[in-house]
Amino acid sequence: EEKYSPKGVEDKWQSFWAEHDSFRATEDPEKTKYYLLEMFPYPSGKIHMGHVRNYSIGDVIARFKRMQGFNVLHPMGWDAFGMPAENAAIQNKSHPAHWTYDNIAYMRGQLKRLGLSYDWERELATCDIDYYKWEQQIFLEMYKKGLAYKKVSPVNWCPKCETVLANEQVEDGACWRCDSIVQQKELEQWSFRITAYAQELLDDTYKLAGGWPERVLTMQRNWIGRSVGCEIEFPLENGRSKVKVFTTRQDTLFGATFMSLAAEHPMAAELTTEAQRAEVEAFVEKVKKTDRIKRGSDDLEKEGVFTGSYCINPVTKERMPIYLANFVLMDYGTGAVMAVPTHDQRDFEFASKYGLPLKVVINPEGETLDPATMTEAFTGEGIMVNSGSFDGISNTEAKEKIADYLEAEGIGKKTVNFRLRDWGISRQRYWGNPIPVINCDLCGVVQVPEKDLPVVLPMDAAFTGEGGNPLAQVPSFVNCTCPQCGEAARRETDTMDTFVQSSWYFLRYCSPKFQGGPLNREKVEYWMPVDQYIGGIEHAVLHLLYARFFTKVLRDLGYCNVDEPFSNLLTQGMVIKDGAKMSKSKGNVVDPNALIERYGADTARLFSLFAAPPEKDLDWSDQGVDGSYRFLNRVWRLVFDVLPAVKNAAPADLETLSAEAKNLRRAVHKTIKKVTEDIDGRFHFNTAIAAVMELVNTLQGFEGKTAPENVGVVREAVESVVRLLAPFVPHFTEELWAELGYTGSVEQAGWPGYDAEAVVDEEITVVIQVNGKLRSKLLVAPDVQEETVKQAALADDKIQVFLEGKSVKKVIYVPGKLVNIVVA
Ligand code: ANZ
Ligand code: ZN
Repeated sequence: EEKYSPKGVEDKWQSFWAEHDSFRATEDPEKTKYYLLEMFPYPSGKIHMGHVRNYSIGDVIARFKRMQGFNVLHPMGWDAFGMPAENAAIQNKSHPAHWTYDNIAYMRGQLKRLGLSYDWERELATCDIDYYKWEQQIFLEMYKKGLAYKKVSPVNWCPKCETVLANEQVEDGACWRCDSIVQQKELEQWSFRITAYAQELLDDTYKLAGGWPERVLTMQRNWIGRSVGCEIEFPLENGRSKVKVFTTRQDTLFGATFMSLAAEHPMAAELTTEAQRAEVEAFVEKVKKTDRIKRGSDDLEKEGVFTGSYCINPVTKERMPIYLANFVLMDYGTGAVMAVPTHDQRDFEFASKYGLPLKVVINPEGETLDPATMTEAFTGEGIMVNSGSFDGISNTEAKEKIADYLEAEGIGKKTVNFRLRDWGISRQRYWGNPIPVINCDLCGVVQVPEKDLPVVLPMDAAFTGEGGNPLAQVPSFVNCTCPQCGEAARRETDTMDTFVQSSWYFLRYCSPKFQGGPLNREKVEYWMPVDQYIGGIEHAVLHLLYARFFTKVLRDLGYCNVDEPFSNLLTQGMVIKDGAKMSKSKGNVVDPNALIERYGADTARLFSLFAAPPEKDLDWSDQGVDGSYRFLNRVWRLVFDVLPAVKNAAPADLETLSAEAKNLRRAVHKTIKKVTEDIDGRFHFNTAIAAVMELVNTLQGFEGKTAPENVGVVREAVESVVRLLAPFVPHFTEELWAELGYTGSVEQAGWPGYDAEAVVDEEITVVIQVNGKLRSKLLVAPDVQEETVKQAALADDKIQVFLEGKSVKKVIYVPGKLVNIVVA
């Protein structure tokens, strides 16, 4: 084939891979495993450029690792439950299952068309009964251990859709779907006790350091939000009981001049005097309507109401009026805050509004604050004042001392609080995994007996968009008998949050067809943890935290022995066009189908890998696509040009190479080295590809390409180009590899190694001295820049030891010979 025609080549090799089961993964104990995973897609209809990019990145790593000799597991599946399927069913008067499986079939075809090296035997969809039935089993195990439980919790409720909305589905206080005003409602909801794992989830983020982006770890730590402080008791003025607060600032206790309770605080009603009752009740009503995100946000207008009662500051013995305040949340700490207006901004704003007293207890070093002139709270560190025997010491020291004092006096105790809340998993929707319990008037919540599992979604539900959860409107599903007492009972109609399914799919991939339970322990032990996980930064907290939690739960339930599911995480950037994320609403979407139709899958892959490093946003450019296509054509022509001459060429005799041939060979080996290093662990695919392009240029410019004395080296060069490009443009390279006379896949040829001598040859040694004494050596290119050598010398590990605690006075470079660092 003289002309490059992508379609023919791509069809041919996709069939070849399918016929040869090229990407089937089996548990080979002789080989080192490598589990590579991209976040599985939601089957929304068709793939978009973000998918193309995500999966191309993954595929390079999979193919590269396979060529390096690893036993690679690279599975694919579908995150298939969720709202859009139900909405589509309402719109099209069809069934979510049909919509979902149709989309899966179409998108699977698209992924295959991209030539991604998945082990399709392991494919799963989370809406498959064979998947969700195991999740029901896990749910019941969790229920038995108290890790799944039911509790009344506040939810966002859309009165029109009659459904609970996730926080993300509330837009400016309105339902994202129908625009009705969202209400706050108390509902019985199923939750997972993720808080029981708060400390371990936090601690283990430190084990992931290095493998995960630091910013993702920081986000998880903040989300878990461990706070160390004290619980302190404030007796009521009437002596009848006490109000307990949680504070991280016990050092400010002497400055607490009033008390703020959540509107829902259980003591609120009894603290309210007759005179204040009407005002308090109106306030409570108002607060209940405010959504919870708003109540926690900084820019909330602080508001409150006096209850009419007082408590006593346990150290100053002063009276503190008790208020209800809109920014105090019931589900954090104790739902009560000792207000210190001088040192907490929210309290300051509140006190200013209601004319409450200010008392400074911390002064900035060398300064004296005057409450009368303060315009904002002083939240920094400083020296204690107005705090009895604690005056004069730093407030950080006072934190410890006051905590000890409170414990000794029995006024309070040291406590740790987490911001993390339990995970509410109830969804009032059809297209999800049914929670496998039965509600009985006599027995309460009863588990569905094992013999009756799975609870299967009934196919005869109606999707009208009316009356809330379609599942609750199927009598044959809802009405059942209680397994315990035999009386009529109602089946639970809440389904599980789709984040539950994505919390363990990576484990199920290890033994996707196993029928002895959710997981085959042995296989999980072979493959887990995932060596490299790839996905969008938008999952930095929820999905990745839930998956970590679920893995630990499955470990504790005895299903596996994995502590952390993902050793390494790569978060890829977005695909943008004309400066904005590609989206339907922006009208800047590029359809992968059209792209593949016109240029082929290899060009689509090459462009998305070449245009930007994975973590960065990829700026779409039509010229860039065209350039990638032209490059492939250039390589194609080059190979065919030299083919007759090199096809049967023997390996070059290194002894007799001409200088030019030697240079070419050096370029080949330098490129192999660079590409290997750029891909391995660093994922700098763009610079790797650029290096191959440079080598292709060198090769094209090489005069005696077909001269008998050079064909050995030229053959090596051409073969190297093909092998180095194989992970990026797999069909293209398979075809050229076959043209070069090989049978079988280019992957079997393995990843090329480089000849260390051929590379080092060209480098020179520069010695590094510190104050004239030889301390280390550097290998550099002969034409290296002075600044580069100096920087490298200063950064050298061995040299760093000698620089410690010293200051560098001067760095002298004698070109090609030495660097002398003068320190004092
Ligand atoms: C007195 C104080 C003085 C506070 C001061 C801060 C500064 P983190 O770090 O998030 O744990 N707080 C406690 N429970 C609350 C609730 N349910 N709703 C709203 N705020 C609450 O924050 C702990 C601080 O948040 C606590 O320390 C408390 O205010 C407030 F100069 O107590 B502090
Ligand atoms: Zn019963």
